Amino acid sequence: MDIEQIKRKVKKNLSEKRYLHTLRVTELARQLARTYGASEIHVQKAALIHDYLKETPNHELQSIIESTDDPLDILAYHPVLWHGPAAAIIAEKEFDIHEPSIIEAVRYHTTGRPEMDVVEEIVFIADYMEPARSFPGIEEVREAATKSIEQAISLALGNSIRYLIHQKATIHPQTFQAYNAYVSTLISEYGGNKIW
Ligand code: DGI
Ligand code: FE
Ligand code: FE
Repeated sequence: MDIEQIKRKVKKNLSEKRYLHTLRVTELARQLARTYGASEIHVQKAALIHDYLKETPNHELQSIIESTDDPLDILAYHPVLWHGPAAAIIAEKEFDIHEPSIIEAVRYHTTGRPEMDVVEEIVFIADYMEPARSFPGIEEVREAATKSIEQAISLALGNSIRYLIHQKATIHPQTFQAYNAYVSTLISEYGGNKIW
């Protein structure tokens, strides 16, 4: 499917509010692809599909995840984490997507993971800092993203983990692993990693 076809299909499956979020993420991802030399087509397709199943009932997401050989550990965590992996599973069939970068960007857009490729990184950070988002520390993330996407991601993951701890929520191990991997990029500029 081309970008316009994907857009039409996604629009049909989402509320206006969620669709407008998707369009803002897609536009920001396109800009970041220019900055960081990624495929504009790949990041736009991934951004358009990333929340395709965000409004789908949990039991349907569960069936999709159970229909594959993928690790099922995600089902042991909060259902808010299911829409990315489920959308990644259906992307090939429903959107005719075969590019691994696009599929993985959709799969990991909520938790992140260590060593994301540039398409995954762009979708992850564009979702976090699209223009309508506002939360503590976001301006620092936006500023960092103009210079180093790795540093922006490490700050974003740190903020998310802090927020989730404050909420007394469980945190998926992938989020911690991603944080550990990306925080090492802070050493020079922010004086991070002072302990280890
Ligand atoms: O789908 P979006 O709202 O655009 O963004 P998202 O897919 O990044 O989902 C964000 C939500 O997911 C937010 O409420 C925080 C939550 N979240 C992210 N990582 C974790 C998590 N919730 C739990 N319980 N554990 C996590 O590791
Ligand atoms: Fe999402
Ligand atoms: Fe999103």
